[in-house]
Amino acid sequence: MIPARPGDEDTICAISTAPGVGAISVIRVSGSKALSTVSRLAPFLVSCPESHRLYFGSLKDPASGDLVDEVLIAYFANGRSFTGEETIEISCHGGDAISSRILELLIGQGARLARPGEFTYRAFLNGRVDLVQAEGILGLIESRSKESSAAALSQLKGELSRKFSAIEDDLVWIGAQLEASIDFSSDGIELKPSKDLLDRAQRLNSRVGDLISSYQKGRLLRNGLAVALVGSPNAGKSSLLNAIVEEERAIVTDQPGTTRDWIEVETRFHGTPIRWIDTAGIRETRDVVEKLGVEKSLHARNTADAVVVVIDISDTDWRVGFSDFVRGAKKAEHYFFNKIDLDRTGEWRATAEAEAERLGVAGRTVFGSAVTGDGIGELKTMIAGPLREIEGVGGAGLVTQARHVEGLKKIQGSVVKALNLIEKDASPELIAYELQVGLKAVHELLGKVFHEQVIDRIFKEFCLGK
Ligand SMILES: Nc1nc2c(ncn2[C@@H]2O[C@H](COP(=O)(O)OP(=O)(O)O)[C@@H](O)[C@H]2O)c(=O)[nH]1
Ligand SMILES: [Mg+2]
Repeated sequence: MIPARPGDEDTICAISTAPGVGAISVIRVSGSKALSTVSRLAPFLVSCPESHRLYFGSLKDPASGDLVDEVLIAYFANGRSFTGEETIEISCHGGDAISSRILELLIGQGARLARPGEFTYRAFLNGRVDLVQAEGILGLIESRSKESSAAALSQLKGELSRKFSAIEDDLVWIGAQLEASIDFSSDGIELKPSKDLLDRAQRLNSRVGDLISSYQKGRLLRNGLAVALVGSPNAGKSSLLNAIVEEERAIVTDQPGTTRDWIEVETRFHGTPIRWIDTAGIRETRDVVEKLGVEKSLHARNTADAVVVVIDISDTDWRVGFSDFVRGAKKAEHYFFNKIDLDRTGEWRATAEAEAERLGVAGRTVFGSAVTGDGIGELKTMIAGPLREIEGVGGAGLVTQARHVEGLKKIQGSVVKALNLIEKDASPELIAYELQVGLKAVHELLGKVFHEQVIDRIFKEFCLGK
């Protein structure tokens, strides 16, 4: 049972539709006094409304009797609503003025303005959803592609929770077996963990491992792809950014060191965002501002999901920069040989192709020009490769949240340690103790233990009225 916190008993209200002008707005009221509060504004409501029914009538200011709006009221009985509490949804005419007025009147009648995510928090408190499903709701609201909404919807429907619960079942089962052998050994009989137990622990370990690896795709689905454009000054990084997003976003000049801060522009691949990051050219410099820019470039190179190294093929020294970048790469980076329009004979390209081949990066190299647009499509296709892969996967059942991976890693650590202990014939007590750590982690994941900071962090991300 989850402990209630101050304010959890209040009847809460909020505007649940997006602010601004629209055809209708929806105001939600939830709590034990939802009906009695709303009834004072909507005297046309019958005293015992039917659950899941709509009622139409005039909403009035209870103090002055002034007409506020004509509204539709949906009634959801206690135990039959999203929050699990008595809930009323008032659909009024759109626009901020009317909905804000109704909200004020509700507050005047004793309802409290809901905190962000508080309706979903209540659904969680009342056991309508677990923490993972609640996060799925947030994911669904935020999702921007078919795949990420599929991932969020399956999470909301409990697919991921079931996987986490299965982990819990295994941990509990293994723990119980160990307990039994502890009891036996106290009777003077030594029992080794059975083969069944070992098998189950190993299967559990690989399942947890699979879930952790699904985050690689899940994270892309949820957050999209960050791509850093790096290279020497004047290679054409800013020009390339502009060509990719088909807009003049970054300043381009023939002065090396023009870009000092980083600029981020978003494109979409079937709805999934790709964030292109233009950076300062990497070189030794005494200029304080440029130096900071270079540090940011190096940071972007290290943290982005993908990196495009831009090389000026017309620069007689390109070879040095190219091999430096290839040698310094910490992951598989991409290479864009820019200014190919200046290669009159095709000789430069042939040399660069041979060099890319020699360095083993030919498959990740594109030739083109930010000025003529050559090669831009090819580069975009290459970068979107990982996103095309997740398209086929469909998204359902993937781990998409950092919190889940953190929890799963804790579980993995505990299972791996337990397996090692089993191998070393350690005492069942020790093994059971180790597995408790994993069990605690899975309880935290599902919200079975009330971790105030975790809960606060999750629900704060929600918008008002959800
Ligand atoms: N001919 C040619 N010039 C280019 C190309 N791309 C960029 N430039 C020029 O190279 C210079 C530096 O470009 P810029 O995008 O500011 O480079 P950055 O310092 O890497 O951001 C500018 O004068 C651009 O017009 C290209 O594909 N072909
Ligand atoms: Mg630039």
